[in-house]
Amino acid sequence: MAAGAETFSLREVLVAFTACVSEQREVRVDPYLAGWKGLVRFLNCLGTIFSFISKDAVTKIEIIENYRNSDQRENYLTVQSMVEYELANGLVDLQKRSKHPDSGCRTFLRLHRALHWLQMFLEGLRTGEDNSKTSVICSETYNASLANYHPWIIRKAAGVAFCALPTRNTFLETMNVGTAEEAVAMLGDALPYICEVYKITEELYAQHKLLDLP
Ligand code: 1PZ
Repeated sequence: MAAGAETFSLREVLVAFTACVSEQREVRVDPYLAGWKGLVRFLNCLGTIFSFISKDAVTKIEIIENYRNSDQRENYLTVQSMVEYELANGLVDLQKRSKHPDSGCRTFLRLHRALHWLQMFLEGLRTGEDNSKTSVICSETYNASLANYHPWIIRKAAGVAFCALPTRNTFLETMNVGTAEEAVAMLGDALPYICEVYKITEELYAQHKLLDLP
């Protein structure tokens, strides 16, 4: 286990997603990134075999954080304001990556797709049998979601990494939420919030025809 892992609980991470949706049903960027940062820390606790995944997630988190620290920070307060600002100012490559290879819109879309996987994976863990294999839940949900956007080489590397995942009960205990039963209860509480964040973003991207950004 990495240093500091003993004080780390996945509860706080998933709670970050409960703070994402504003009263106007907008998705706040800061708690979204805080949630992802916590997930990356958790992933790092699972072993170095996952570092190629966490590195990519960190790169994407940092791209959006840089927008939040720039003089345009107010435009990146919510996903809605980001989409509106970048589209109105021609800051998104719509057909091919060229002038704006790292737009907030395309970068956020990658995290958004990964959130879909996360939602399915956590639901699979929550409802799985005691002795089920995390690696199977992980690869089934990955193949049904994120894998569709990844080239063969990444799918292959991901498949190898998944084999290193512990059994469901050990995985639930690694979350540091308490017993496996308590972790399952926490997932039941947190998942509706993650689903809501996913759904609002999906609708927004669909409405602006941004779901296939290069
Ligand atoms: C608990 C086990 C963790 C399994 C994680 C399952 C996700 C596998 C994702 C493999 C991604 C590998 C690295 C790089 C991929 C990038 O090519 C893509 C597309 O970005 P582009 O090339 O277009 O810039 N990146 C992504 O799809 C974002 C992936 C983020 C994954 C974060 C997972 C965090 C897991 C937390 C676990 C609790």
